[in-house]
Amino acid sequence: MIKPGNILADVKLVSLCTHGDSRGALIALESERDLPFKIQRVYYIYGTKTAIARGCHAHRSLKQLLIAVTGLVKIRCEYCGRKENFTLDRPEKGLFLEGLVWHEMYDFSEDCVLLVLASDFYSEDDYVRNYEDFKKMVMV
Ligand code: T46
Repeated sequence: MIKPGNILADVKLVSLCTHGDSRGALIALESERDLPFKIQRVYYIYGTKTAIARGCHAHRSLKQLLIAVTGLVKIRCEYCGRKENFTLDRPEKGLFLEGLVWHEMYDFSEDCVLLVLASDFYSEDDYVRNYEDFKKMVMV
């Protein structure tokens, strides 16, 4: 069921705190402390073909933090009438997505592992996979 005018959305590039010493680096992310949500699910995307775009949907209420733990990926976002492109190319860089953000991941490097921490269990009902439906939903 599409609710017109439902435009709750937020997108932020965040710097993750790194514990580095002569041995290398470590990043720790604690649920509800380092992230503004309780982590209910973790998944990762890897082995994506360079010419392929993934995502191409929005979420109704999910909050997610995306981190390219190795390699590089670009992410095109559309939300609240804005369009922005981001590059995740370092493990200490994260992209926080909340709510109705149309997002497409593209230009994956061969070695890219995109780690995602999510605020809820997997539910197909939370996806808006049709772009025209998304446009109707964000229209005020
Ligand atoms: C997102 C971007 C960043 C599951 O069974 N459980 C899961 O937790 C997920 C995420 C997916 N799946 C199944 C559903 C599909 O049959 O795995 C298959 C591939 O999922 P999808 O085509 O949605 O993958 P992407 O890369 O297009 O999008 C994913 C997430 O689904 C999505 O929430 O925001 O990464």
